[in-house]
Amino acid sequence: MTSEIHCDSLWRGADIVTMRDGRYHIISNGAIAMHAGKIIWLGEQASMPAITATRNVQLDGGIITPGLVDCHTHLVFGGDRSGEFEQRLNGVSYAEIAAQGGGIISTVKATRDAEELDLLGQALPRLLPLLAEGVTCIEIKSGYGLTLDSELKMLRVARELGATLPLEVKTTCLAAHALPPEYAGRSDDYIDLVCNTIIPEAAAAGLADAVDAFCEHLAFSPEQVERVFAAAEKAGLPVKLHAEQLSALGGSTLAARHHALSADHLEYATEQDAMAMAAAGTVAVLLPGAYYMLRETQCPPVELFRKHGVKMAIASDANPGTSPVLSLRLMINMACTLFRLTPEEALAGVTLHAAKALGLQETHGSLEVGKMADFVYWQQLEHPAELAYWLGGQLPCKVIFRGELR
Ligand code: DI6
Ligand code: FE
Repeated sequence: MTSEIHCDSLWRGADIVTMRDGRYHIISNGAIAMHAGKIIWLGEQASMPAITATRNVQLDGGIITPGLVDCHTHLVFGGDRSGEFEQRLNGVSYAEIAAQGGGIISTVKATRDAEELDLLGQALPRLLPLLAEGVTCIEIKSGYGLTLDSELKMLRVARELGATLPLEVKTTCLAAHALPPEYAGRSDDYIDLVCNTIIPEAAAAGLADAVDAFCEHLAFSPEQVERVFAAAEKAGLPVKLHAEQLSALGGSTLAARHHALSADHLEYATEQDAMAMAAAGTVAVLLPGAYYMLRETQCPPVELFRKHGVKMAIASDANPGTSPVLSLRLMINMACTLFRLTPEEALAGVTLHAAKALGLQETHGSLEVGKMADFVYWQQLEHPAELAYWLGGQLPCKVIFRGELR
């Protein structure tokens, strides 16, 4: 008697780059069986058990990778800042622009003024190119509203994007992103609002999956971040932190102390930060788009992260000021060329380690039995290094989200 497995769909005839443990772990001429949105079997076609499927897809070469995960974006915002881009190229620094009330604050004005539907309409065309190149899971932060109502509005728009598109959206409350102008000179009062009102309300409404803050001289101090983290913990939400982007304030060690999912940017992180992050399992999220746009010269300490075993993720940081990035694949290339990651590390950075930066490593980020059937079929590629190699363009691909062709 043979016991036959039945599943919704079975794809076979491509090499499967599983990214198990953050390594390629390629299955040659593989097959992948999916049922109810999850992977129920994968391996070499030659060793496939008896499996029947409602839908059979026979492939002719190419590679399959996990769906890409963009674990740090500010994709929902009003307006754009191409004018500031031009100013910066004329020699004005990011800090000077911020001090003149431009920078983040100009986006705050445009975001406050926009209706929810308008914000949705503006975010959509920024999201579509990411979807087209294989993103199946994305994190979206608030942080351009900086009032209770407008922060909740941003988070609702992010949730709405996840509800209407075949895509998983994780939301992060970044109310402690910048000091709103009406609180000038009273930053502790604003942190009171964040801790006592915005975080608890966002959590109670089920609108936030995590809490983030910007720890920097031009934003909030480590002491203020400590308060934000305490409020997050009280609300039962995990934390993340923008840390060591422009200066070394010890934010990443602080984040590790709070078992943060990730510390992000990290150009100025030290060996002690790397050790603290390794011990806490805090992911280092590297953002080459912002580094490139700001024409930074100090690279994040990739060698120290390797030495201490800190997992590295790569993200777009898609935002109107420092990283107007609409391609995660370009970030894979830039993580290699600018930060010297290997193509394998960079691919892990947009799959398994990005999933870990969102607390999703048990269910997302690699192709393994029991995990979500989120993957990308790159029909013209022979080796995953090509994902890091080609610059620009659109590599032909088919995206499968929850077992369904998108
Ligand atoms: N770091 C960044 O690079 C972005 N936010 C942050 O905390 C910049 C956001 C902006 O300039 O609009
Ligand atoms: Fe950011």
